[in-house]
Amino acid sequence: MTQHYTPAPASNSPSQDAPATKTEHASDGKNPVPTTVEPKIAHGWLHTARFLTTAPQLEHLPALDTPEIAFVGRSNAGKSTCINTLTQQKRLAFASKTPGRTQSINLFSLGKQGVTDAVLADLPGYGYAAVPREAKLRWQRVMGNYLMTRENLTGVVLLIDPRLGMTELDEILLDVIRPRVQAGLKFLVLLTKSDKLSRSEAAKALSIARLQSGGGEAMLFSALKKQGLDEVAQLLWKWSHEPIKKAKVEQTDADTYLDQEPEPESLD
Ligand SMILES: Nc1nc2c(ncn2[C@@H]2O[C@H](COP(=O)(O)OP(=O)(O)OP(=O)(O)O)[C@@H](O)[C@H]2O)c(=O)[nH]1
Ligand SMILES: [Mg+2]
Repeated sequence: MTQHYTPAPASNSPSQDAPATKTEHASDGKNPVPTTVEPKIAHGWLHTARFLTTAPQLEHLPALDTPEIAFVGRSNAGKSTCINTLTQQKRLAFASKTPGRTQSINLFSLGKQGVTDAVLADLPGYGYAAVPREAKLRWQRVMGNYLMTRENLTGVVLLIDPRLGMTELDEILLDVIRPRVQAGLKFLVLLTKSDKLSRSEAAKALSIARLQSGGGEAMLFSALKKQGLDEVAQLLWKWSHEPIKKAKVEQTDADTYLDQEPEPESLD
């Protein structure tokens, strides 16, 4: 018997506790759609994460029907650490001080009792100068094609180190996904390592990121201080439990995608 996270409608829940979720009804009056969920439910769901597969090339990625949320951003931005923190697992994704640690698309399944109801994708970072040019361009193409053509892609979390701000490569990535965001792809700019910022720096970085997110959301996040954990967990839950809209995506060649090589500045 599978377990899903769609709660019973409030009228069927005589529990004295506050309902863990709020629901709204689809236009046909059937199928309640959860709109918010208590952080503990979102965290419990994320904690079910387990390794699904690793793919060095797009054609190695299994075709899936479940919502998929990709973590993207420059090398060392904190993508793998963010996934480990959100899932409360120390070594699910490989995190490292050495930029370029993640070299394939790694998928992690979410869902209780072994039933996958969403997938997280940890992508290799871009912008790391020490990677040989050929390898860099290959990865940039793989990622561009992934973002443009992955049919079950439901949301993109763009991680940015606010001490570096949005770089040229981040902006190119935004251009790549813009048509899909306009077509309904969810998008979050996550300002990582916020523990390294003063309160006023954090507020300033957040307001800039909100302007840059172009229709998406922006949040502060610290794996170290656990800042933003509840908000991100709730948002990912929401993205994954809304009815899936399968956008018709075109097979596009991403040869020009991220075809630039600015020098990164690692601050760690
Ligand atoms: N202070 C602080 N350091 C962090 C935080 N998140 C990540 N780091 C550090 O940043 C470095 C890079 O983290 P990763 O998670 O490996 O970064 P990544 O984006 O996956 O990097 P690639 O796989 O190279 O693309 C590691 O040394 C982490 O410990 C944070 O919230 N606060
Ligand atoms: Mg990584």
